[in-house]
Amino acid sequence: MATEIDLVPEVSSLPEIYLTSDHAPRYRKLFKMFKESYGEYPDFVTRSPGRVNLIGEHIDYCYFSVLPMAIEGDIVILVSKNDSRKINLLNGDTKFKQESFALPADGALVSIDPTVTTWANYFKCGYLVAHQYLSESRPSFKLPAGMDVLVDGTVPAAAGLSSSAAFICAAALATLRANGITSVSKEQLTTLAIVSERHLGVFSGGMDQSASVFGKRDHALYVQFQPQLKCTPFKFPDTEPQLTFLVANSLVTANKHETAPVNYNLRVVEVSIAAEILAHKYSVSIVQDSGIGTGTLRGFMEAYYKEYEGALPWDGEVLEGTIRLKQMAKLVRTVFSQMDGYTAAEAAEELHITVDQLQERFLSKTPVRFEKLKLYSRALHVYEESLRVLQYLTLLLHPPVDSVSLFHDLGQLMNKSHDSLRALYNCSCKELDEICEIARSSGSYGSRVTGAGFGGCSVHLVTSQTVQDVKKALIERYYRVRFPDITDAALEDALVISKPGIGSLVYTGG
Ligand code: NG1
Ligand code: MG
Repeated sequence: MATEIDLVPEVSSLPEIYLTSDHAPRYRKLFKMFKESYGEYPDFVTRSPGRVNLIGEHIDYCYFSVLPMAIEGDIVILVSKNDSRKINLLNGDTKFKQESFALPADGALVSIDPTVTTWANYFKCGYLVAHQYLSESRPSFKLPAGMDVLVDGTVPAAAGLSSSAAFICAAALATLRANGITSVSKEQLTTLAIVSERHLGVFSGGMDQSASVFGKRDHALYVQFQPQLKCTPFKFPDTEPQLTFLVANSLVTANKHETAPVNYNLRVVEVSIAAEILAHKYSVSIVQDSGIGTGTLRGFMEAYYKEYEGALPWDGEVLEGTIRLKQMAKLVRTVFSQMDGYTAAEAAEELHITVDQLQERFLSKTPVRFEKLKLYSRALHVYEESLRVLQYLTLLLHPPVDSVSLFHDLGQLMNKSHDSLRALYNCSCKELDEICEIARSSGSYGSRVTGAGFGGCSVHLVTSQTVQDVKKALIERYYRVRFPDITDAALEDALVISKPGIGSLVYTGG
């Protein structure tokens, strides 16, 4: 049975968490701003949170399972329907200027120009996929409603905490609600949102949308993409001292959309080509689609073992997965002898195709730029990181009796993840490496980049006892050195103890 998105009947009775928490003044300010701008209070509100990923980086687009949790930072959208054929967009942060776009009179989908940098594009992405869903699932559906909208975010942008997915999920939910959908399954909303950022040219996986929609207070999520999307919330073991995750923003912004051809999308292309070369060498064919129209490394693993044994009992599945992933890492080492990479001509030769065919098959969906495709290191990272996810989960579900051993073992996996992201996936940066070094030397058990990387945030495994030491060291040795003018308020935003929060919600007006 699909899980339904919660619907709360009255805006005036927002759940207690907002009225009693620090969020109340924010909501009051937003309601006031909405009324002043649009002349009435909103019909309803949607919200969707950002996420931090504990482990399992750059593997979701290969369909390997990941371990994120939703954070408390979120995107809130206040909405009223209007009678015009327009979407009016305001932002609670006035540095984002007012935007508006017209809805095609014939009910066609709105067009998105990814080359134009505007925050409105994220709303459009959510709007577009919701519109598609309405047209496909409701035969009588004709024209989507015009909307007056106010957006407000507390997830830092371009920081690897997935403000984009939070925005898109909240926008899709807002559009569904404005067009009369009062109930939608979490799986459905996640599935819609997953493909939406492709309209902005990013071929992302599904981790962020899953975490944003399925987030559960006090729980992390085990997100599986195969054989179908499944998010299992779980609690951290009770330990003394308490297990705590500290998120440290490097304050280096990483604009994934602008750098996609050499960073994010290039990685997606590299792992797809690696998967197809492995399939070619072992004479199997991959049925899965990676989003760019080719196979994935997960697909290769399954084709190699012929069938997916998803029906095994839990421990059996993990054990089997562990054996298979170790074998996959071995195959990568065997097949890809050019550790420094392959030119397009060399990669084509491995596949027994021409460079034109390689271009057509792998490089036509999204523009990428490279000298060499790092097939060995990217594929090795994906299989080994996926293995670390299973090992991490096993530790959390069957923790050693001694808490310090647990922290140590979890921390080692996070450190190895970071090393791999730095050395094999090349998506760290010197600032993130420095933060991880400082944190580890001052009491963090494990420190790693979280999210896409190339800047943005890091996550650190600390305890209720060591968290203050780690924060102090980072302030003194990183933030005050690199940003001498940093204010206390900015420091507070940059260093956050991450508490798992609830996922997407709609609050409806009477
Ligand atoms: P962020 O951190 O939001 O840029 C991206 C992708 C994820 C995942 C991670 C790396 C989007 C929306 N999200 O996250 O799917 O691949 O990088 O693990 O692009
Ligand atoms: Mg993002």
